[in-house]
Amino acid sequence: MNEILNRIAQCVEFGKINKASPYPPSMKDQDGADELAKRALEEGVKPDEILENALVPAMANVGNKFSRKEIYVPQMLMAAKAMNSAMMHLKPYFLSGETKRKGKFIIGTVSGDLHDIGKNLVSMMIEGGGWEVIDLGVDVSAEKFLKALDGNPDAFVGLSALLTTTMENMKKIVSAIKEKYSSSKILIGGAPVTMEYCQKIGADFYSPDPQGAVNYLKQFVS
Ligand code: B12
Repeated sequence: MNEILNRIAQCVEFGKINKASPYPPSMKDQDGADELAKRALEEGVKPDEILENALVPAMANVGNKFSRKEIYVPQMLMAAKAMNSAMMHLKPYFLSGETKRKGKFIIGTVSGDLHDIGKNLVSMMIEGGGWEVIDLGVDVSAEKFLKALDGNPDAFVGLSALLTTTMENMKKIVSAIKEKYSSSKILIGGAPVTMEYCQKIGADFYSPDPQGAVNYLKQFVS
């Protein structure tokens, strides 16, 4: 069992999606995360074992390498795609409630802002960290975040902003959420955002990269 989990982890870490994918060249013609995850389930490996012992550690390695600037956005995107191709096989088990996830995480790019590359990376890394992610997309208003929280009051919230002009909307959204759900934890990020701004607007956590968010969330899991 360990062997197949190690192989899935390798595929995710190095962005090998499936057998047909030519990337990375060193793994050409080998099975990818897609085929291996399917086979592992057929062989009776539990979905949460695949998540916890292959996807989560692989994505943590990816996140740490990205934080250390040993890899860049394209490699991270390939890793996230490989993770998604494995997740596709696991999702039916999570959705049926047969296998539990760590909690829920609502994420969106704030109103007026259409940048979503960073937000998508954060979303995928958190999903890879074992959380259920509700991705509201881009240009998300306070009302939309509140509506998502109404249905998932225990969820953590992530806000992304890439424009100095939309950072102002981030502030409004944090205030609206805190007013209605004072105990909810809000994580913020995006190129112009800083720890100082996080403190100023009353958000709970800032990270310049996705792995920081994944690590922050760990403390809330028993
Ligand atoms: C790609 C891009 C675009 C694309 C967006 C495509 C897309 N689907 O996202 C397009 C062409 C659409 C675009 C449009 C515009 N853009 Co633009 N764009 C960029 C660019 C080149 C890269 C952004 C990016 O994706 N970076 C890569 C990702 C991975 O990094 P990231 O988003 O910062 O995310 C990382 C972290 O910040 C963090 N993170 C992000 N979100 C979150 C959330 C949480 C919770 C956490 C914990 C962490 C976290 O994790 C990520 C991974 O490390 C930047 C320049 C730059 N170098 O940043 C300009 C830039 C952001 N854009 C800019 C501008 C001005 C615009 C436009 C207004 C241009 C125009 N006149 O139309 C429009 C605005 C449209 C709108 N309303 O949003 C300016 C902003 C200036 C400013 N200070 O406000 C920049 C800085 C370019 C510049 N130097 O002038 N843009």
